Amino acid sequence: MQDRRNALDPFGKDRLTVLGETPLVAETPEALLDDETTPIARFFIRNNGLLPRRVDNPDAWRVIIDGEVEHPLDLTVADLKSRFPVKTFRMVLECGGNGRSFFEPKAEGNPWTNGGAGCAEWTGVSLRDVLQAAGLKSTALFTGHFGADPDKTGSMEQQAMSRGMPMAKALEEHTLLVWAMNGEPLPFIHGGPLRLIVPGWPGSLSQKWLTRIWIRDREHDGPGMTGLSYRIPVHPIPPGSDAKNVELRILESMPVRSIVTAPAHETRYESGTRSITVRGAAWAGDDAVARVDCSIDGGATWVLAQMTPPRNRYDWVRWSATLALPGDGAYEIIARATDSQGRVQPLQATNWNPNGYGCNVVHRVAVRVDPAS
Ligand SMILES: Nc1nc2c(c(=O)[nH]1)N[C@H]1C(S)=C(S)[C@@H](COP(=O)(O)O)O[C@H]1N2
Ligand SMILES: [Mo]
Repeated sequence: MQDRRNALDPFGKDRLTVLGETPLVAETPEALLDDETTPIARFFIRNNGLLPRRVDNPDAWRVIIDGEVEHPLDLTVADLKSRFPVKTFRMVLECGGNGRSFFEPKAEGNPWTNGGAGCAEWTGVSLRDVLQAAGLKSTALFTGHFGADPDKTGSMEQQAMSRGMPMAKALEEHTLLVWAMNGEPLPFIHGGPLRLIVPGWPGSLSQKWLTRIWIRDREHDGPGMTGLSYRIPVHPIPPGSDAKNVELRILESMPVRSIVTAPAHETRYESGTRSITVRGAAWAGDDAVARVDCSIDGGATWVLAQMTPPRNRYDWVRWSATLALPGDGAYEIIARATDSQGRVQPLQATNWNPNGYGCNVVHRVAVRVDPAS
C-alpha cells in the first residue's frame, strides 16, 4: 500500500485510489465526493501519457488556434485573460469510462467505480469567443485538441491523446479554455497552465496542457478518435462480444448518474436506529437531472430525494433523503437519477461495450444497523 500512496504524494491527493501509476490514474472513493464543490485534493486524475515539463510562468503559456479559420491565433494565457470575457462555472468533469468496473464481463481499461468524476469551479474564457476572434470559415466542422504531454513511451511524435468535437459543442458558452480551478491557478496535474473543459461529454475531450486547437473540415482522427475509442454500439450487443461488424457511434453526452456520498459503504449504525439521512450528487451529461429516488429494498419502494438547484448548466445537483428503516439488520441503499428526457439509471449494467464506456448502473452502498447481530 505504501508505494501506491507515493505515486500521489507530489499532488496532495493521498486519499484517492490509484488505478495506474504510469500513466498516473487515480479515482475518488464516492464518500469523498461529499462536498458541494470537489476540493482539488479530492479530484480524480486521468493521464494517458507521461507528464509534460513544468513551466515557470503560466501566463506566458501559448495556445495556437489554426486550421479552418480566417486569422490563425497564437495567444498567451495573459492574452486570453485580457482580451476575452472571463467566466467561472461549476461543472462536472467525468471520464468516459466512469463506472466501467460494473460491466460483466470486465471491459478493457481502467476499472473505475463511480469516482472518475468531480465537480469544480472552472475559470477561463469561452472557446467560442476565441474562435470568433479567429473567424471560422464555412468549412469549419470539427476541433482537434493537442497537449504538451509525451505519450506512454515518452515520445512526442504522437499525441498521448488528441480528441475533438463537432463545432456546435465547441461553440457552447460553457466550453471553456481554463486556467483556474476552485479559484486557484490550475494545478499542473489537472493540465495547468491551460486546459479545455468540455462539460457533459467524456473527460477525454477536456485536453490538458493545451497547446493547439486545430479547426478541421472533417471529423478529427487523432489518438482517441478512431477504432473502438470512445465509440459505443448503436444497438445493444451481447456482453463480451467483439463489436466487429456492428454499427458504432461516438460517445457524446454522458448518461445520467447519481452517487451516494454519505453514508460511506459499510457504515454501521447503533441498534435501534430507525431513520438515516442519505446524501449524494447527480448529473446527466448535456441534460438536467429531473429527480433522484432512493431505495433500501432493492427498488421495491422508492423515496424521492430533495435536490438543491444547480448553480449553472453542467453543475451537479446535491440531493438528500431521509430513509426509514423497518428494524435492525443489513440494508443496501441505492440511488437512481432520472434525466430531463426521462431516462433512468438501470438497476443492472446495460449497454455493455468492449471498451467499457458509459456504464451508469445505480450506485449501491451497504450499511448495517446493530453491528452485534
Ligand atoms: N493532454 C492530455 N489531456 C487529457 C488527458 C491526457 O492524457 N492528456 N486525459 C483526458 C481524460 S481521458 C480525462 S478523463 C481528463 C481527466 O482530467 P483530470 O486528470 O484533470 O481529472 O483529462 C483529459 N485530458
Ligand atoms: Mo477519461
